Amino acid sequence: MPDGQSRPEHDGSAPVRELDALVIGAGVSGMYALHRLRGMGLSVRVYDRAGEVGGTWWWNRYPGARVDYPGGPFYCYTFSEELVRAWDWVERQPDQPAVLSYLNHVADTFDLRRDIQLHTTVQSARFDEAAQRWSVETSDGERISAQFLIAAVGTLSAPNKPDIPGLDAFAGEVFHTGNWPQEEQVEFAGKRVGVIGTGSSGVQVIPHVAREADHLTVFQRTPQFALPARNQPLDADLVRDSKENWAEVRRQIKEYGRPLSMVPSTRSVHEDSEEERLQVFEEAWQQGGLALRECYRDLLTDPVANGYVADFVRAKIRETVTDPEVAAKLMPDYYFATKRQVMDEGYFETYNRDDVTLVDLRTEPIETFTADGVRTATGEYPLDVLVLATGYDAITGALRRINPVGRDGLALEDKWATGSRTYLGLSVVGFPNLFMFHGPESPSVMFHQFFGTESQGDWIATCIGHMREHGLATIEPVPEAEAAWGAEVQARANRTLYPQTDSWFTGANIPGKPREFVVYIGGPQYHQHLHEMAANGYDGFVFAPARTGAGSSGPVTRT
Ligand code: NA7
Repeated sequence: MPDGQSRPEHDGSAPVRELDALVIGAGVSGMYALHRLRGMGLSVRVYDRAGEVGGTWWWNRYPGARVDYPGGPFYCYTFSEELVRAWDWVERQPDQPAVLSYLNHVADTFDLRRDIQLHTTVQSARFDEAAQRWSVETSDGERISAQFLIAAVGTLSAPNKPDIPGLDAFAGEVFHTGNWPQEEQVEFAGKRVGVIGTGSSGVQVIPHVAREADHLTVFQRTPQFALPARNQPLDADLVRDSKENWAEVRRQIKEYGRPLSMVPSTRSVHEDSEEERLQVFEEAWQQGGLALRECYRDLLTDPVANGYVADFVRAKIRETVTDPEVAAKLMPDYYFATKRQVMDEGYFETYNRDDVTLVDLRTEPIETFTADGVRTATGEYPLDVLVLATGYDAITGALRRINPVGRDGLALEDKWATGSRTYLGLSVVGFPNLFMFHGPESPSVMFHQFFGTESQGDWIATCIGHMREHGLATIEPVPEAEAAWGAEVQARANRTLYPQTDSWFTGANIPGKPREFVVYIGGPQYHQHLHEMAANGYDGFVFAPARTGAGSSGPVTRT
């Protein structure tokens, strides 16, 4: 039976579709995996529960949603100069409709849709050791047998619905920023709206809601070091030059994770006097975007340096917010930029409006929701609409919710119960032929996402090509490599201030999740290492040949 076709079952159950690779998720990574692997002649099918391609950009349609850093003309796939030339980005921080249009354009350009099955959730995946293949079931009852299972499930795609007493009893409308209604327009006019959460999504949506709603109440747990985005139309010369010199732009992204113009300063804050430092901070503040985070090299590693910039931002917040009591509630008290950096467009100014109330949940915790609104320790807040901008079970959540079962019946949920161990953020001991994009312990969101996708996708493609050439059926990392990689990830993180802050980088936003910093800091070295390791015989992995008969285990070989 050729790959990609269905094999009828003799027991009368649904036929099984045979694939070389099943990809979960039709976002940036899933589309690249399809394009790359199909180009090698593999039978590949992508499944996604969404109604269209685009992943996070399909789900996050809330007002104000946009790329959360000034990616400008570089927030795109890098592999095809033709694709780069064919698309015109307009803003420094493209908005959600622009990114979604771009991803649809990519799907059309590479004729991806014919192998993408939408409105379909992958419900279970189990590694069949005898067949050396993954058995997968979908929400519409389809059964698939695939040699490779590729998780392109997204890092921020499993919404976190907080466990707040009485929430289900609330009679008004409830929306999550990460699961915004697709068809219906959410109306805030004339309504009393509550927003819980002041991360990137909350900070983006709050000014929009404030402008429309009758009254807005923001329920804040952690105040933010939001920086002025100063979003603006892209400079035409920059767009033209980057297109004309794309090979060089791509080289810089590979080497530094971003174009050279955006690479952080190599200067230490301690090289400057206080006056000079404040001037550097002020210039960076006026420039907007990530400039303030990047203006000295040691802001994220040296607590003293971090304290200087943190004080600077706190002073800016005090200058902006007219009511000193409200300003006091907005003072961030963690290390600057150790949560995902938030960009704002009029966020702090919003608190100067008469029709906006800020509730500090640290001093006034929510006791319960009622049918009419929220009751806190000291007040009642009647609401018609609630917006949950409460983020995600990030990086591991989406795959843990599918909970693949690997060798010896090991469920991923159990494997990761005390820590999300992987090899290179790509693969997991006990889960042969499972590859992850942007998994835990990969550079993930701390590197150019599109380039990172391409680098991992190319590695997966090369590895599968290698296996085919040598008649190998499975690949799996060895425990020593996994342990060493975990130690390397932690060691790198511990050289920075990141692990000291509660954030979704550390899993601290989800009750019960192991607290660990699961992003590899050092993107360029990661991608270099990935490809060198492949060239050196896939150090850290073992391969097994195809079994010769049912039940025979076959020797495990290292090639
Ligand atoms: P984030 O950045 O995780 O922000 C979620 C916000 O919701 C944050 O302020 C949380 O406070 C707050 N939160 C979460 N749970 C609760 C409960 N139970 N009660 C009160 N407040 C809560 O998610 P976003 O969607 O804003 O952004 C995710 C990423 O998308 C972002 O980093 C960009 O990369 C794009 P906390 O800080 O945990 O105290």
